[in-house]
Amino acid sequence: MKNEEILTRIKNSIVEGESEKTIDAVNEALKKGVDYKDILNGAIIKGAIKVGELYEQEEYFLADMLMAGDALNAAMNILKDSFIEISEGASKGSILIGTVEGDIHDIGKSLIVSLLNGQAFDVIDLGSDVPPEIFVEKAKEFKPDVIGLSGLLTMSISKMHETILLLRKEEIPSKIIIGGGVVSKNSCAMIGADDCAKDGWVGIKKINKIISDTKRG
Ligand code: B12
Repeated sequence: MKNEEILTRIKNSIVEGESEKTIDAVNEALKKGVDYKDILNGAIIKGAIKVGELYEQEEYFLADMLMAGDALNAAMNILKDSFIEISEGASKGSILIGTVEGDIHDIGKSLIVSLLNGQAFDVIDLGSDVPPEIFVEKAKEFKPDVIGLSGLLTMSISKMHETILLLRKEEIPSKIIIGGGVVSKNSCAMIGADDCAKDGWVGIKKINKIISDTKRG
């Protein structure tokens, strides 16, 4: 079976919310030596986008999205091991990350956590639906180099803003990067974040750059 075919199978099984089939197809792809980045970008993300479209077109309902979410999670859990394997060396820096209050989407954020762990960063994952006060409390405790705010809902932008305002008010010096489907350069500038990334790989590159710039002084 060609790579394209197995990637299509992964994507379709996610769209259909078939976790078992997704697990089988992802394992098969890895066994065949398909690169995990291709599995992620060429199948998993495409599947998530398709599910979102079907939901918008009212062909899918919340229950369908939940099943697809489970299949997405199942796929990510297998891939996470591939990210961890590339981990090596001393810690490059620390990141505190979470999905903002009112938003329970955490699949993309968990992906970022795995990628960062795989690149030898220290990551403190606060989970999802995290109130601004908790970001502040944990930032005081861990003094991270970077704080990452994730959000997929339109309303998450204003919650990110609230979180950033509180972090600044409390004089938390960490750089702040926002990420997730709803962010844009405009929203980033508007709410006072230091940087933003819609795409996970771009986000990781930006975090690397922020930290190396900070360490250089
Ligand atoms: C799966 C899913 C769910 C699952 C979530 C399960 C979970 N544990 O996360 C469930 C079913 C629970 C769910 C619920 C809801 N959902 Co939903 N969901 C999705 C769906 C289909 C896929 C999201 C996903 O996991 N994508 C895959 C991951 C890998 O991608 P990602 O999250 O975007 O992350 C990438 C980047 O954004 C980036 N990234 C993410 N975080 C961060 C952080 C940093 C710091 C950085 C640098 C980068 C970064 O890296 C990742 C890799 O590139 C999207 C559709 C879509 N196109 O996104 C809708 C979607 C996000 N959901 C939507 C809606 C409306 C809802 C509900 C309100 C529905 C309802 N009526 O109840 C609820 C919200 C509940 C809540 N309070 O949060 C809308 C949001 C519309 C909007 N703009 O506000 C979407 C866009 C669907 C749509 N097209 O209408 N959902």
